[in-house]
Amino acid sequence: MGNLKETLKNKIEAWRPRTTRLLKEHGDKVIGECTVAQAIGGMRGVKCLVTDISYLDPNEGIRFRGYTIPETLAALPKPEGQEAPYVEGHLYLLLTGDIPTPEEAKAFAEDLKARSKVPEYVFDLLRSLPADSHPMAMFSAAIVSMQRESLFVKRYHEGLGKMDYWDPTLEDALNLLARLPTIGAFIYRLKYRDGDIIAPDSTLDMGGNFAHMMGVDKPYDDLSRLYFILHSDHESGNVSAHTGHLVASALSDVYYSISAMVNGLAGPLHGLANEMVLRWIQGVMDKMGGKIPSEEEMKKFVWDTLNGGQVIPGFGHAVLRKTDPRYMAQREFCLKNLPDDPIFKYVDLLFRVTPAILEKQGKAKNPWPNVDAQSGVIQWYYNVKEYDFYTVLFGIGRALGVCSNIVWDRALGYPIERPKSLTTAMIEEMVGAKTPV
Ligand code: CMX
Repeated sequence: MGNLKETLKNKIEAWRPRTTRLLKEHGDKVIGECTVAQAIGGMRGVKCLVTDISYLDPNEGIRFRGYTIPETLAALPKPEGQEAPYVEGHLYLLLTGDIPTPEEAKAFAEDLKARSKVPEYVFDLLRSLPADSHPMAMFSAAIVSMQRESLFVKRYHEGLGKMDYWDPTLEDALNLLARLPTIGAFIYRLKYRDGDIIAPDSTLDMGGNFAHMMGVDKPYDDLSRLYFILHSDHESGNVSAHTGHLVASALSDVYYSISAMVNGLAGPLHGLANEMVLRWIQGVMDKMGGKIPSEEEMKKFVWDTLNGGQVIPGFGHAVLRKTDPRYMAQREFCLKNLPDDPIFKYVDLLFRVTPAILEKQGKAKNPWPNVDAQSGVIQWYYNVKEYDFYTVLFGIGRALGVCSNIVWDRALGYPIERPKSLTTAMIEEMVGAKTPV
């Protein structure tokens, strides 16, 4: 870790004057506005968060530290003989802004490996939960149960100075991130494979080890690497990232913050949409008796869902206005590895018919598919068919970005978050909409 921490320390020290200067010399300049519609409508588009880990352009999609998805996948080093890059190398990029050399990625992978042992009490806790607990509730509980291990809390009580908060936060983040794949795979094997747990293999990288512990053969290791990287970050205003940042802003440690992040991700309008897509497709398949519907039949299913007052899961986005490049990266994987899979054919059909229908309906600002429309299909193909588990995979990935953000929040001394609220009557007064009593 020496190299990463040293690199990060230098970057933080070089960056701090930029934030200080912005605050001191330009603190009262306006960079956005807030309308009544935004205050009532979930703060959509209000420019009031700062992050340098990733940026989401409505038309282009996500850039991690300035790199598009294809650029990221091409530039990051890969474990020997593998097609997808080290997840650990991607975390290095998110934290430092630098593409690691193969040696740096390998050394960082070794460092994370040394932190990856999950305490036995976490497994005991998971075993003690009711059998019908949702995997996301299990994941969140497992994470918060390790809060007692927080180094940040220990050092804070010892009187740690504000400028050094980031250091034990980084330690907590790496300790937690290193354990998440083992916890995720444990939940899967406990819940869906009769508790037949597979021990980690210390010779493997994070993605390879996850596939091994899940008990799924190649190329599931490359898929896991790709999946964790694609889901890692989507700037900081989405529910999971914002929740993690918000909770951490109270100086709650990484365990509390990431558990909260997981809870936000578990909503059907956010990370749970990948489960909802498979549920929806299964419903259609049952009605079709397993047969692939024609375009006309599929259009009818889409309209029936919309007319029933429900959303089409996996379509639309609060920021994106084009097909999500994370969708396209996974679609390419499908076209290469599972072009004839029946569920992929369903998803492909949905891709062809849904945008035009959403456009015709005229409500969704973005009729195009998002990341969740495609991801469950691939899991299903590799025999991970228990779709209520899919959001745990999203959570392992998303934690990489949110932890990186929290480390930088602490490094730049971002304060506790506290936007101001108004009452409805105050807004009516302000805009001249007060109804006489
Ligand atoms: N199907 C049907 N209606 C949709 C829709 C969809 N896929 N996407 C948006 N709409 C509707 C909204 O429900 C809203 O309707 P009301 O005016 O009746 O409330 C209207 O279109 C306008 O919404 P919007 O401004 O286009 O979208 P939002 O920013 O409010 O919401 C999102 C974004 C993702 C929650 C929404 O598109 C949605 O519910 N999609 C389906 C669920 C999904 O795939 N979520 C995963 C997103 C990616 C992720 O975070 O993981």
